[in-house]
Amino acid sequence: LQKICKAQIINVLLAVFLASTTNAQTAMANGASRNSTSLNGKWKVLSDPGAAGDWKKVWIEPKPQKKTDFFEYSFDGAPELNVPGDFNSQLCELAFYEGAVWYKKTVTLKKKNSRQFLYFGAVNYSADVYFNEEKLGSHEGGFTPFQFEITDKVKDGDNTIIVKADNRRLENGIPGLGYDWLNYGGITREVKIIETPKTYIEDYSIQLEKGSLSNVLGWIRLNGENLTQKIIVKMPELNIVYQTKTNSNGYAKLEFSSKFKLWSPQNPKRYLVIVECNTDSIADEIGFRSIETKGSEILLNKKPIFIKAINIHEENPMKKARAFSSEDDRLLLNSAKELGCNLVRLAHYPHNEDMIKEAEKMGLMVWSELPIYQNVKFSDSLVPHKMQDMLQEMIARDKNRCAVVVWSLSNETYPGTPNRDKALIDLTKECKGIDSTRLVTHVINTQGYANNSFHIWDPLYNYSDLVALNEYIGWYIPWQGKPSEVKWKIDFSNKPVFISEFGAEALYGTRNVPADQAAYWSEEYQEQVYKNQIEMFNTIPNLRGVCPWLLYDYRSLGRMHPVYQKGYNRKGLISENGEKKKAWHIINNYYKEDK
Ligand code: GCB
Repeated sequence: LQKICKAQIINVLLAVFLASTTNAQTAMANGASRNSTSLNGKWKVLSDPGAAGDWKKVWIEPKPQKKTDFFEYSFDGAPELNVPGDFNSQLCELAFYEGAVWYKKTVTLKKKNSRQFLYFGAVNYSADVYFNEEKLGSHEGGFTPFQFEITDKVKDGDNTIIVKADNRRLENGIPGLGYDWLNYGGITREVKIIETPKTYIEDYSIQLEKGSLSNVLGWIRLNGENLTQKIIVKMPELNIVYQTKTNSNGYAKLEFSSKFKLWSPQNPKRYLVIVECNTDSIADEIGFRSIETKGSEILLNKKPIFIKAINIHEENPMKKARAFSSEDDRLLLNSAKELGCNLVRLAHYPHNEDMIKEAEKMGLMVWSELPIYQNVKFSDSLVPHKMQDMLQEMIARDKNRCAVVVWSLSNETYPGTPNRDKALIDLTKECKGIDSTRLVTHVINTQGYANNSFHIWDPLYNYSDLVALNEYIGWYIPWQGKPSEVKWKIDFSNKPVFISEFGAEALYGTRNVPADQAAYWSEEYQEQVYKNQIEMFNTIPNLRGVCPWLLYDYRSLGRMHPVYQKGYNRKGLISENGEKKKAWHIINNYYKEDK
């Protein structure tokens, strides 16, 4: 009993601590279709490698009255950076910087009768936000949006926003200390002030009920003083006018049926949906599809599908910067299309919102992932709370995007890590509780490979809809027999198997090495690994999809071979300059086959 009491007290204290530190609000649904004032463009910046900005109270600008007044810092004369955009790629002295940068923008605003929210698409990794010298709050997590209400704080005239963006790695951060991508820091996605009516449609979920091709099961939630209202959902193309009423908490369940043209990679159909109440109205484009597993099959709209996927990092290889614009997104997605994919695994964190929308328009299914990557410190008492916040924010943003078919909750965590199983099992339950309509998966690489036989055993697969596994046979681990003779012992025999990563590095242009001498780093070696992998795929029972690691070569600090890598992970099928390697053609041909 004493133990339980102690645990409860710790939890209450934690909740109080979190409430006082992580007090940004989850961003409202579909802020993109609301009236807004963009704060994108130039912001003044002060880098703060010595972490002095907090005790020097950078958010209170010194205003010297006379020439002899002492002051030590000032945004006057400071360099400017583009927002959105990571700071590493914009200032050469910040190229590999991991620390705090203070951003400042002055904006002319008006007090209004409506409500105003300061919205950030993402700040990596943590953000402290000040408005007119007052701290609004903080947010932790580099890849999801958040907001603060500023209705009562706005002044007529100039208003100042200061943000401390800090991409220092944290031992109890998500991801933790080590990861294989560039830690692009700063205000990496858009910033704007969103305007809403006094009582507004804060959130809604409009998707097909799990397993149904015709029944929409959803909900809507209002925020404001006037919570009990009539709600109308209209879909003009289908002559749907559905009415309901919110309860005293502003919540209403939605349920209606229709004969939808279903969304699929072949026909990425979306419908205009208008949600209205007396005080507000919002429009969205929503597609309808069902995704489920049945035994070892993955069913899209009730039909078995083979997933032809590719891994993508959120980096524009040409700009050598974090991707954030529709133009960046299209570059990556068009390449995925050209390769012949029907799904993109957006590794290893939620990518920008437009990426999902563009993918949906192009008929690409999306695998969206949390940055719970390798060495996350599950035993730290704050970590489960951070995981839950990130999960909730990821689902809140994209739950109406039918393209998202998989929530991937973790990548390559280790069973021996204290508290790993409990933390991830709890998170899986939480995810299914928030959204029961999609597949939920964990990506695992704990399988054994000995005597040319795989053994897939990790009990975390019991909580995963897919047996998603990363294996690098032919690269990190040598083949132990013929690829066509690999044997499989899968302890979860009635689930679809998905090879979520495989591959090898090659420096584009390292060619014409005879096949029998093909050495590591040559295009021929990479090509051979792909040929062998494809041979091996034929031996995998219940294989329902594959996903090479990865589309483009990308920047990573852990990849410093002076000749072949030079700061790049070279497992791309395409170089960072857009040149296709030989292995690209192997996968392109494989994806052309009917499966
Ligand atoms: C993996 C990781 C991925 C790495 C990749 C590699 O297993 O999931 O993030 O970048 O291997 O290149 O080693």
